[in-house]
Amino acid sequence: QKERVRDRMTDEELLSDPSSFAPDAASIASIIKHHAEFTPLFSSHNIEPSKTFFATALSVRDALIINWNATYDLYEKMNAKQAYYLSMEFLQGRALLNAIGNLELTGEYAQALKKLGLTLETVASQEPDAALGNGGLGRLASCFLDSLATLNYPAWGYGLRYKYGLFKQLITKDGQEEVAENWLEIGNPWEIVRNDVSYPVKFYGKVVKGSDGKSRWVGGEDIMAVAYDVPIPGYKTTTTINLRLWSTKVPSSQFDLSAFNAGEHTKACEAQAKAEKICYILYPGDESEEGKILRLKQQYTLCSASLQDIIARFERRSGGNVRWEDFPDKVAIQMNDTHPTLCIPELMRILMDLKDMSWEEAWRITQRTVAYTNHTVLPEALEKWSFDLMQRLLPRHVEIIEKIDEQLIQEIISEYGTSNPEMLEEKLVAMRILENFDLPAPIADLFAKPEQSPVDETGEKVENVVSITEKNVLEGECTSANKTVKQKAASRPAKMVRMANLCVVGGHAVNGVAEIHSEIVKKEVFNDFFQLWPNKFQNKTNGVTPRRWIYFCNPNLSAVITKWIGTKDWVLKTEKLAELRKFADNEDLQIEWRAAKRNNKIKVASFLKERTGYSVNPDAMFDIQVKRIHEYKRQLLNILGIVYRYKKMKEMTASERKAKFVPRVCIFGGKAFATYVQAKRIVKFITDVGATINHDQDIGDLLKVIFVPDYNVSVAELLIPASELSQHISTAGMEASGTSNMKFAMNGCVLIGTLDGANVEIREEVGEDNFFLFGAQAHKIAALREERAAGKFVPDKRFEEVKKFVRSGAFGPNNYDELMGSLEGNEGFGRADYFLVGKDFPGYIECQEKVDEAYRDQRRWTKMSILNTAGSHKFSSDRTIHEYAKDIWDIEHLEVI
Ligand code: B1N
Repeated sequence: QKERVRDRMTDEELLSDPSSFAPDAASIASIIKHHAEFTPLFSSHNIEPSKTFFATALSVRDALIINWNATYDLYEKMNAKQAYYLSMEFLQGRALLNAIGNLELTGEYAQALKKLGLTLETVASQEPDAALGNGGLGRLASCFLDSLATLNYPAWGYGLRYKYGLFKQLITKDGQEEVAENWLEIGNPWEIVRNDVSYPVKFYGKVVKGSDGKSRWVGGEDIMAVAYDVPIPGYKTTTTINLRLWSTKVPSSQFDLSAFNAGEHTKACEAQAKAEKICYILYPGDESEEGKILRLKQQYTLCSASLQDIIARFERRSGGNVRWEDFPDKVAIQMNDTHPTLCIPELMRILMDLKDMSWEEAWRITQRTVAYTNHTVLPEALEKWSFDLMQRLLPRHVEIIEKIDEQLIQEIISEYGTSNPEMLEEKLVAMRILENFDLPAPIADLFAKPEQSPVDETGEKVENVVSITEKNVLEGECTSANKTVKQKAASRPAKMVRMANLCVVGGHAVNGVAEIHSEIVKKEVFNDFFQLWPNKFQNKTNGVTPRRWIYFCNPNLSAVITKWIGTKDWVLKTEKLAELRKFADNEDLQIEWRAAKRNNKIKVASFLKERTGYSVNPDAMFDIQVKRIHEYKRQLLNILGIVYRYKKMKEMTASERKAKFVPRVCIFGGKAFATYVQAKRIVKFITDVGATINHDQDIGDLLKVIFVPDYNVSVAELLIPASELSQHISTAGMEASGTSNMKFAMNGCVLIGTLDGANVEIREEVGEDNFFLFGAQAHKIAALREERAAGKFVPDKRFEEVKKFVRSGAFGPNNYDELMGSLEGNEGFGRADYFLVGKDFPGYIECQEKVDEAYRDQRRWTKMSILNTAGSHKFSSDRTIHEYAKDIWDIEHLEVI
């Protein structure tokens, strides 16, 4: 036994240092067997795939932990500035192939598993996806971690460890159904529970003023946040950074032993259940008050635990000499959208109430530390919280937010003066953090018409209205200590806290995620702030990691790329992909390129058969739209285009349709948020259309429509390499960036899309001829909506024809009245085609005809495909991360040697 342990130790040490030694397959196999034997539940006699996956992952984890420790030790020693990426979502997907790929041990692991009688592919496919996210925002966070580690930037991610992910999507005859996704069921071999790292997090309670005049937050409900660390390896480097996920539990002191012994078991466990439910699921339904409270508790838990951890590390690394003014030189905090906004008041609270700093000092430090990324301009997605709810849950934070709001008011007044009260009022209403609030009395008085005496609308005299001059506003007399103008509360909209405004005010940088989006952020959404602080605003076009999104997920194409470029350096230096341009017409490359694509399509065909029962022809064009289901992403435009195509096919003879149409497999995937009724109708409609078309004998292989259930990172890794056409067809101005568009282009897929998000830059890079463009442009959308609403829009007759066909019952007894109605703006169906499906429909179907024509010429198509890969190099998240590091975080590389 001793002998075996010693042997194992030696192997592990060797395994831990990929740069100096690559362990052979035999030693890896023995480590895997060791883990299979010594891990609870597993026996070395029972090498079946799921158990082997666990043992294999543990063997990799050993190496990662050693690298993690080396990285951490270096950070401690150098005390360099570190970036922290705070996000409610990390959409990590599977880790095994990524980790062994980054360690450059894929071949050795494949051989080792072969010795154990299994293939690496089978073992890797056992891993459940870590689906702690719902879409692009979460996957971006995960790509960023990969790039940070690969580029040796000192950085960590912070998030929450949800027990269940978003949900598992089932597709039934009724459309989408959601069930809990129990991703931790067999345990998670990648995480390390850190019972030594935990922090208290408080809710409710009250604020008391001490004799020193300082505020203290006391009482309330206390829970504990416990760290779970997930090592994130970089590619071809020892650097292994950390994703620290918080899980919530009740402090042991709160277990009610006497209640339990008295038989009141439920009561005794109440506090525990309350604490644990915070980390049950991502985005719990928030229509109820309970749901809202839970979401706010989640956000605060992330912010509070992460900040306590960051501050403890800062203090420790400072030795005995803590200089708080250095904090922003050691710490950069990036807020991934507004979900972690509470970082701002929480950092202020800690610095003032616990570290005895003045407001001014704390504010300077906070502002220099935090920065905000905006990911959406949809007004309904800009987070607002009920002031009353927030005040109950986080009373001290609300005091701080009120003061930040007052400070902002003063800054606005000092910028614009009081000579034009109307303009000033407009600015204040648009920019304030607190919405639907009275202005502090001295300011409100500025707007009082001279003939009006200070009375409210009931005629009642308003008390304590002080006369005001610009001077006393600027001198800070407009605090909430002064009485505000009295108004009737009942008739007024609810008081809200605008989280995005707080982010813009409290941070030193605000960035959008694609050029067009950042322009909309500056010119529209936050234009007032942009006018005040133009230098705060930046663009950081998103990117995706070329490791996961070409090199590992598409080994067939990667081998071709490496052969033609002559090196695999492109995995790190993506600009080398541009060298493919000069071979785009080369017949030999074209043959290899098509063969790689075809292999990938064959794999997808068997996956589709297994998941959906439908057989598809791998020689048909694979046309894919995979993303969250949302009206602005216009899956409805895609499926109506398919319906049009189908209808035309049915009107032709067999030989006519064969001559006119290229065979296509149209693939959809994506989850609709559980309470988003219209999105769920769209899912149901797509599956119904598929059920009709796929069984139509006249159509056969000419057209198939498949909805892949439970789209996730692993499914994306399979579909994207097999894609030939992908759809990014949002209403212009509404998709902030998109990131799957980048992944598709990298994998030699041609895009059809609108001038929206990163499509604009992708088209610039790959060339106009290699992108199928259609649709109204962003700056025209408002006028088109007005035209639509005024009833002046004349729909194309082909659009009318399609809707009529759908309503005729072509896809079953359902006439899809709500869906079709939403496109017409009939009474009861809300905004008249707000997403302009009708307007863009003719352009879309005409563009699709051009796609068919191009595809028929396979040489031309392959050239377009090659030029997409060649032109995609800008969209590596390595480029994005370098930009964040330089322009926002001011951090430097730090490499373990
Ligand atoms: O973030 C991605 C972008 O590429 C996408 O265009 C954008 O839609 C996506 C509230 C969001 N924006 N906003 C969200 C997610 C969850 C939530 O509760 C908003 N996701 C995006 C990466 O930049």
